[in-house]
Amino acid sequence: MSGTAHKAQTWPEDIAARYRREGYWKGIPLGQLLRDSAALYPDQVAVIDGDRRWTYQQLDNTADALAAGLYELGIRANDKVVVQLPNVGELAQVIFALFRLGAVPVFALPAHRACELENFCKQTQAKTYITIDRFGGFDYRALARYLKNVTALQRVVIVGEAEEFIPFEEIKTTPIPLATPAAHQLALLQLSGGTTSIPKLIPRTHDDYFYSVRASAEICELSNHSVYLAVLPAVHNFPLSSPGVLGTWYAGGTVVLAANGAPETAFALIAKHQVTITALVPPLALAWLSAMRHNPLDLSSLAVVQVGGAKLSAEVAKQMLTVFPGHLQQVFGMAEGLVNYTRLNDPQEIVIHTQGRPISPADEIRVVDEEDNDVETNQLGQLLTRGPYTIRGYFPCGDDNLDRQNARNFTADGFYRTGDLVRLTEQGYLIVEGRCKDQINRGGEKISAEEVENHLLAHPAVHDVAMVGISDPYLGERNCVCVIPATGDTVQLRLPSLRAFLRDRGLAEYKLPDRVEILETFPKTSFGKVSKKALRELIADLVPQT
Ligand code: OOB
Repeated sequence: MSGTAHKAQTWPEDIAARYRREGYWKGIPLGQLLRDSAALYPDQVAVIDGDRRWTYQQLDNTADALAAGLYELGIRANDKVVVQLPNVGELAQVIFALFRLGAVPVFALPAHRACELENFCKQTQAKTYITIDRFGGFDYRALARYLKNVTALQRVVIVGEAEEFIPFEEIKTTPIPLATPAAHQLALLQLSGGTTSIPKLIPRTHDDYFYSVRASAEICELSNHSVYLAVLPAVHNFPLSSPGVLGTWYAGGTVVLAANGAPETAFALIAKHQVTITALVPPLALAWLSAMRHNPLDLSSLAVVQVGGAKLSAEVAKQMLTVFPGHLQQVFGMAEGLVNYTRLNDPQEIVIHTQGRPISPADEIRVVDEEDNDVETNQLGQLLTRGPYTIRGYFPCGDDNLDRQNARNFTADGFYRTGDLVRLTEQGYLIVEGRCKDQINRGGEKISAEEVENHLLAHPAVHDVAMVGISDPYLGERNCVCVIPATGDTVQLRLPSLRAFLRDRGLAEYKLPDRVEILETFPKTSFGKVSKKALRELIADLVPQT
């Protein structure tokens, strides 16, 4: 990685001043969120993970003790720390300890593997990796060993059996006074779904993230009586901040952590802990719907079921309204910022047919054609947005292409090009109709086509490759790779071999192709580029090969 210094693109000073003046940015760092709730509700349970639970007072004290221990290990303000933890109680401690230190968590998903982690470490020059011993049949210590060899990592902290690494349990020490980070500074790095070969990192500040959490908690009517069930990986922007675990801790409620969203696990937790709100992606919503048919448990505590991350079909939304207690809420958001919610008192028609409206009166929305001209209300166009919690540029990480990527992803006047095709209704609600970005949304998990294509181009039997989404009744979309073979021998190009090839290169499982098509040529646009649209249409008519 070159050491080229890039300046972060951020909000212009006059606009930042306006967001402060109008009360969106309150100048409070995220570490304070827990401090305030601990002062108000010290004995209320903040986190439940299986048989373990922490009150607000305990979580607050533990976060201070952990922050002191991490400081002793050498972690300082603005240091990047790659955090890869599933939904375990230690995650809550790590989040607040890092916020209080002013160190910057880089939130990797548990599903990420060597390829993704190596990129995060290299892009951020992280010296610390905090992870778990094993989860979901995978040994993260083996991954840590690999990363220590190929990146600048100096220390690895392990929750569980640490082997040669630093045991998480032994770090905590007597709290020390720490300088409070300034709220305009970087608080965390989120991951972009990405359209490029190396996923970009999303810089979120204390001020902007805190605002989105606070406003989301208000929209979802969270209180100290709320019980939030986290079934999606809690580090993803949706369950982290929309309003998610942070919103629940802001409101003084209880977070129940689940390892996954399987109905048998989740339903039992809902009944046991009287869960009031949870967040699902559409495939989970479908799984929950069908499990409801034979469900003997009382789920009547559920006041809000959120669905987001990918398009929820109107048909499924209707069924959910009849089958689930409480409100259905559609959530259309992005780690870059903008989040839209249907409101709890919205008429059913809106909840069924739209993906909600923006959080904030200060969110600016434009729907434009290919020349960036605004289209009429209700007309299809590309969604552009800017506002008090939407980034103005990606994280500068010494990548020479970043300026070019920022120029492509943001307009000159700072609007983020979401890559989503939407309609804006007269009442200001958005309906997501599709995408103009080269990405596949596999049940809420985003896959950059270019990233997978680049790996496959390294395969000796591949001459050219193009990855597209094909429609799927359960996941919404699945990945199909179309290959032009390098030779007549296509045995190595069968699905299991290609998947094994990508897995060996350290790519996360959800990015691996679901289908392969061998083609002689690719359809081209008039500019001579591969036409993914024509390719999608072409393979829709083919009987799948294996
Ligand atoms: C959420 O965040 P990301 O960063 O994983 O993905 C953002 C993209 C959006 O640009 C859009 O393409 C798609 O995911 N998306 C939806 C959607 N919600 C997200 N497409 C259709 N309908 C929806 N309801 O996915 C995310 C972040 C915060 C809250 C909720 C979701």
